[in-house]
Amino acid sequence: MTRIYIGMGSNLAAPEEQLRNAIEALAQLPASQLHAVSALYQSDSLLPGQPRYTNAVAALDSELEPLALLDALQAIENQQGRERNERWGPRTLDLDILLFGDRLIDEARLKVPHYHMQERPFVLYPLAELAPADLQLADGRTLQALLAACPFVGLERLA
Ligand code: A4P
Ligand code: MG
Repeated sequence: MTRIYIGMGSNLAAPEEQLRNAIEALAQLPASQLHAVSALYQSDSLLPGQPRYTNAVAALDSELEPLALLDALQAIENQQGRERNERWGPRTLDLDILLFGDRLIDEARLKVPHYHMQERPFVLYPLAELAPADLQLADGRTLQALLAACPFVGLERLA
């Protein structure tokens, strides 16, 4: 089993419900066990003119290979009505593989660690709820260092 962290985001069609449905779907993945889910967080979209986002992070233990997991996550996105019109467009559900054990992945369809995680408070703070305090990314960076460089700004933690 590999410990995998998955970033979840939604800003359409009742985002909190989208995330709850996604969590249920993650719990049903084959050869996998859902370990924990962070609190939900709200923040403004990185792109102006879009509804606010709700985000969370899930910790999953899985025997799936990275691309098989990506396929499964995209199937969940599609089941929940994800439409890919414009890059970075508003979405019912976005599931990103943040970390996959200690693996560095650089394939056309999959880059891990996820490319923008270091500058996104809505990824790092929920991740920090679940990860060990001394978590080190496959590229050597520590979560503590990323957090120190990414202030908790514009983020609202929901009870
Ligand atoms: N892909 C490569 N690496 C990965 C990975 N580690 N995990 C590829 C998942 N997918 C990965 O993704 C495009 C392609 O990335 C996939 O086909 C996969 O092969 P996508 O989800 O179809 O497209 P996207 O989400 O529009 O692009 P991207 O770059 O994932 O967008 P982001 O970075 O997710 O940004 N503001 C707030 N507050 N909260 C948000 O969650 N999200 C975005 C979207 C903008 N602003 C936001 C938020
Ligand atoms: Mg994405």
